[in-house]
Amino acid sequence: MAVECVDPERDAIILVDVQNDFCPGGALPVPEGDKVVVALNGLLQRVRAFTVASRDWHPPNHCSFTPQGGPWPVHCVAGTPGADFHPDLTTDRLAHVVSKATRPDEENYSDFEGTGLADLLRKRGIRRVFVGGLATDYCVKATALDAVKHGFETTVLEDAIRGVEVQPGDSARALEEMKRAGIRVLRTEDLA
Ligand code: VGL
Ligand code: ZN
Repeated sequence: MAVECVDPERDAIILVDVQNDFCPGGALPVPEGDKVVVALNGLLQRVRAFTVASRDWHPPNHCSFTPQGGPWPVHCVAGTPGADFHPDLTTDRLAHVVSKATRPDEENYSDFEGTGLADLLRKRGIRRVFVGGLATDYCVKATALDAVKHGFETTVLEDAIRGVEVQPGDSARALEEMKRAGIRVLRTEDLA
């Protein structure tokens, strides 16, 4: 049952960090991270929207890496295979790619922080955003919360996201936080 009609003139789909290092076998694997690819590809095939993909795009000495005292293993180093989009992700109709956390001293989980994404979407007349990708409890959450702050009507696609789950329950808590912020939760099959 389609509950929502996607309008390419005003709706954007944001694919957050669907990169090899966040998928099983990668440097910072999200459990079932690759499952988002099937859900997102199905959506992209069915609906036309202004589609943006982000990528975590770190320098080799990024402050979030354990050798620098950060919390994460070395991941998504710019230009390496781990930083590539998942090979099966449909990327042929992307309108824009956002690279983030590109400087050694700057961590950034949100696609909107320091990327110009809000202005770009506004210039295109976008008023609503639909968010999927990785990881629910970090970049998806930060991106969706920022989208609300920038005034976009924001929906997160629950079958097209997966979490790192550093602590069990982190993804569920992230979803609750997003709902409290006014973010709607739908499934990709709800969109037509
Ligand atoms: C992310 C941890 C570190 C993410 C990025 O894309 O959610 N998580 N860097
Ligand atoms: Zn990162």
